[in-house]
Amino acid sequence: MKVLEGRLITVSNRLPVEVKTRGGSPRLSRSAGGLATALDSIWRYSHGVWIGWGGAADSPAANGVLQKATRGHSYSFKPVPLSRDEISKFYSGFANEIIWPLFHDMPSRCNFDPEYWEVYQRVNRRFAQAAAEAANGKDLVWVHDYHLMLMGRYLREASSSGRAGFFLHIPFPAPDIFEKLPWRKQILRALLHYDLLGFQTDRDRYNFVSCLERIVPEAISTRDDPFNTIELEDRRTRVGTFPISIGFEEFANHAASREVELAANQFRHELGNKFLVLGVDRMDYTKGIPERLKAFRILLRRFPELRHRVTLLQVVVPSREEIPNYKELRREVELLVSQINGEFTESGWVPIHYMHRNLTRRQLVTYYRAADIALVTSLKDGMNLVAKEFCAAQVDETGVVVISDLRHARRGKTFPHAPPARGYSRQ
Ligand code: GDG
Repeated sequence: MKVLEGRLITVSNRLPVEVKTRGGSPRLSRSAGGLATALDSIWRYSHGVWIGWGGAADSPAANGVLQKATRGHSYSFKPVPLSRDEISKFYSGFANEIIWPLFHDMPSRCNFDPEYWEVYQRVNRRFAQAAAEAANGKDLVWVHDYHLMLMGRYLREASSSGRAGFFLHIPFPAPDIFEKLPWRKQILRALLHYDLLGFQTDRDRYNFVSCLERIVPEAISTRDDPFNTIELEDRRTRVGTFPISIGFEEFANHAASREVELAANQFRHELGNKFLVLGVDRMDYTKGIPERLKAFRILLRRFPELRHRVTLLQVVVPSREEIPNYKELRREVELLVSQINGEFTESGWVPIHYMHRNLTRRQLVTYYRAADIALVTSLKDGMNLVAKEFCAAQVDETGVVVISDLRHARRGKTFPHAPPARGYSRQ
């Protein structure tokens, strides 16, 4: 890709910060999740505009808070308002009750409601309009994730002629799964309006190209690893693999700070210096949280000598709480935690410490540094940044990360920047 002459116009469903109304006045908080972390450096160090939904609070006061957040930066936020009905049918509905489960190979969880599709198209059109208004011909429009797959087409229809790219943060499924989507052809054809399409792994890129071969055979694909080039009508799209990472140095330096060291020691001390196992996830059925808790229960049943010596700290960030599947998952997780604690707790030792809330970055890094083992047990995942953050925080190089082999088909590709932590030595 050529060096950027113009500005970067980043577009994602949510802005990296969110305005919430507390006690009648709007407050800013960081959006939770991998996309916000992965793009952290973009909005702080780039020149351009970030377009996205700014949270439930949509008022002049809330917009004022948003604009204040970028004061002193060469970046500004352009919020796209969404009605309650749109949030329900576009965000919760099409994006998270259809695309999310389907792309994570869980079609039985999908709710293929045709009304969701109508609203998905309408909202994608609105985002495209906002980007077309913000961008001039030299700017690069960079669109993120499965909420905005149609935007490329609408951008072209809005006569935006500048370069536009799209990155998918989640997996792309194989044709047998993707074909279950009633709107499969429209989505594939819309994606081919972008100049560049990015996927996390080669597996996702190959799946995308295989889907095209089956569903849009009129598109001509040529392979020139690590890219594919797709030609359709008068357009040409490059398709590449770009595994996403974190600001490694930033996490490592934060973890090495005196403040975090003291807090981590204090935390271990308060837990009675037990062997500490850590899980950090959004509350999501793809992350394998119940499976992890059941595995921990088996461990304590089979190896009674570990009781009193090992503690699991499970941090779960509230997520998509209005969707029925997520409500059920929370109930399942909390029931398991209470059953396991009920079965094993003894005086001076609780096996699972469970937190269901948002933490600050400092708290998160403290737990990464304090833990002996991190468990990443996703059933399927785009990349998983928690694994990388945990590795970055291993200042003493003593931690171990246990990663599910279901997460990626090609495991060798998952740690492009972060070296795995070495060995284990804490008693
Ligand atoms: C999607 C894809 C892909 C967690 N708790 C708190 C908190 N976090 C941050 C972590 C980490 C992020 O959330 C979670 O990232 P993941 O990668 O694990 O997962 P998703 O949110 O599902 O992200 C994923 C990612 O996009 C990037 O492309 O890797 O596969 O599913 O960064 O640190 N952050 C704060 N408080 C918390 O309590 N501040």
